[in-house]
Amino acid sequence: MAEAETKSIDKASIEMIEKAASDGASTVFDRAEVMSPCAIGAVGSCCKHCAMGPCQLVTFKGEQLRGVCGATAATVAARNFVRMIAAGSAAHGDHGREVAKVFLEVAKGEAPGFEIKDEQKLLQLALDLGVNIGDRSNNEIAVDVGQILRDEFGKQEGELLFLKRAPLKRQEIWRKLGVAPRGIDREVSEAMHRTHMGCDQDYRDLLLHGARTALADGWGGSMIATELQDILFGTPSPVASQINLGVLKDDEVNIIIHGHEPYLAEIIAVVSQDPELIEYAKSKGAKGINLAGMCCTANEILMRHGVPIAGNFLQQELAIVTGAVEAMVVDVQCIMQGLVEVASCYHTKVITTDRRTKIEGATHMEFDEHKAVESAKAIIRTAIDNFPNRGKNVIIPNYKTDLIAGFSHETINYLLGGLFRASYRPLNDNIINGRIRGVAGVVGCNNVRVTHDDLHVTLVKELIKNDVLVLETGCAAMACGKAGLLLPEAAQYAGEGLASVCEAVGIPPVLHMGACIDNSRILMAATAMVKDGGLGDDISDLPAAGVALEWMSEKAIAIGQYFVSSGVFTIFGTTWPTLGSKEVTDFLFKGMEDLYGGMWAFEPDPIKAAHLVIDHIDRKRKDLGIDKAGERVLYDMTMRRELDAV
Ligand code: XCC
Ligand code: SF4
Repeated sequence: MAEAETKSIDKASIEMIEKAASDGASTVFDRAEVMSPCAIGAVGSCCKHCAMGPCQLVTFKGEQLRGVCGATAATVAARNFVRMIAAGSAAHGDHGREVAKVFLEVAKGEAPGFEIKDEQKLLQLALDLGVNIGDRSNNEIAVDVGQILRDEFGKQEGELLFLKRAPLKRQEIWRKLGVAPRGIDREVSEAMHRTHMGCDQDYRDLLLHGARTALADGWGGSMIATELQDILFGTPSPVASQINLGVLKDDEVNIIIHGHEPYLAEIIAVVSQDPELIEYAKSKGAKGINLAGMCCTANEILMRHGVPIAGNFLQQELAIVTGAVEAMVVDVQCIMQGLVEVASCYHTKVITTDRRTKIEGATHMEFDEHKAVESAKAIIRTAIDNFPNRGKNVIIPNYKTDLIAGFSHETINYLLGGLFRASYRPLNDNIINGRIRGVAGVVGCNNVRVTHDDLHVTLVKELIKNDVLVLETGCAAMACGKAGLLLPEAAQYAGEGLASVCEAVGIPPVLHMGACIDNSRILMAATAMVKDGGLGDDISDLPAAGVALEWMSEKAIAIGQYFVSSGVFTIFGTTWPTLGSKEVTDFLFKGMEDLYGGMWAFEPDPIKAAHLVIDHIDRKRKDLGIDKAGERVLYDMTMRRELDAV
């Protein structure tokens, strides 16, 4: 096997890893070989929270060392874990806050170029939040909705409003444990305080606050971002597109838009086909302007506009290695600083656009939502101006795969229940009758410490083979997209039961639900399943699990913790950041189940991880009494009507 083939299962990536080597461009794959992970940090045993340290809490002569202040390995591992949750929740929260800000500006008519696209969702949300509708205009209603949700970030007392969307039993669990979050920023700030030197030094108590902070992400920051983005840019519905580096074009200006927050991407998607700009591109010798996405921004504009995806996290530098990218336009999160160095070997311009993410050596062109169209046009013109600088050393790998995306929570509702009777009933029925064994949320990043995309794809194939319906977001969804699993034809890999449902409804066995922020859609889908009846009365009763085998970002830990604290069994792979403390690890893997009905697990092997999911699903099916095929409960129309009447 050629060396590059151990690094990725994706042929386009392998080709570009080899090209980078022959071009002398150093990428993440090379840097990972030079930089081995710190063994003490990797297991959460390094504390650098004060200047008496850093303290490395390793085992010495059979005894576990304590920090200079006396901190135990459990305290240090828990503090590190909670700080990861805080950073991840802060990232999602700051995204949500920015969306709320732009949303308010749009509602007030201060951000020309944007408008409210999903009136129905606006009105539904207004009803949920108790905003007066009457004969007020959409914009007037939106101002109230935006203000209420923006205030969730700085709220000091009470509970986050979206907690009320969860099943009642779940809300009671949170209240009983004291983990119902108050304000989003407050929980993040308190997490930083508690983990400061000499504060909370009881790992259980630290991890309770970690849960509260994570819940402020899932049912707060992330959910606010998803809801307001849907209203502003449209709630996704099924859309066909393509994925992989082969979507780049050799005769057009290639612009890759990479990062997380979608406003700039939205405007660029619209403006890039402006006849005047296309003429300008032609004047520079290009045939047109080709826009492609990367990382979660890609998911956002794929879901809403069908803009093709160039690749996931580990492909960002490889896209530049093609030699065909005029501009890599980035905003926030998951943007490797290595981009600038790789770009220096080619003609690509790395353009930062957000005040919170500047990179030395990149061109900064700050996006101003008050002048959205002008900002977007200036960026596109800069890319066009760079087209004549494209060298001869261009190879666009000839790989791209068709896919279908756009499965928002609402869309799944319609697809399953029909436009007039939107409901999760058919999904629940098919779980109860055993055609679908259960549901898995497969999410998260790429991690260069494991073979790129391999764990996601192997896991998901094993799950669907065993009749587990898979809901995906983030870079995991892109890995499966490249492998052809986001197509109805992928039902050929599914077990008989799942395949029959997919064929009847016309859906793929793997549903792409969006960016990582949209893991909140998975919470909503799980809640809808509970509320539809027949599968218990809490999320923890569902035959369902969450998995992120290739995780790398702190956001993934925040997501995992809000899944667990919402009652979901959640498996991570690659590495586990608390192994330095047996107590903390046991508490996360076992103790949390008693508190939340959900718990963590660590399993780097994708087939074993799939079977942990399947075993868990089977256990839940047994608890629900739906495990025996002979005693299947099949709903006829009369029973269905009775259920609906409840
Ligand atoms: Fe980043 Fe969101 Fe992870 Fe991908 S999945 S590497 S966080 S782009 Ni969010
Ligand atoms: Fe060491 Fe304690 Fe300071 Fe951490 S807080 S660096 S364990 S002395």
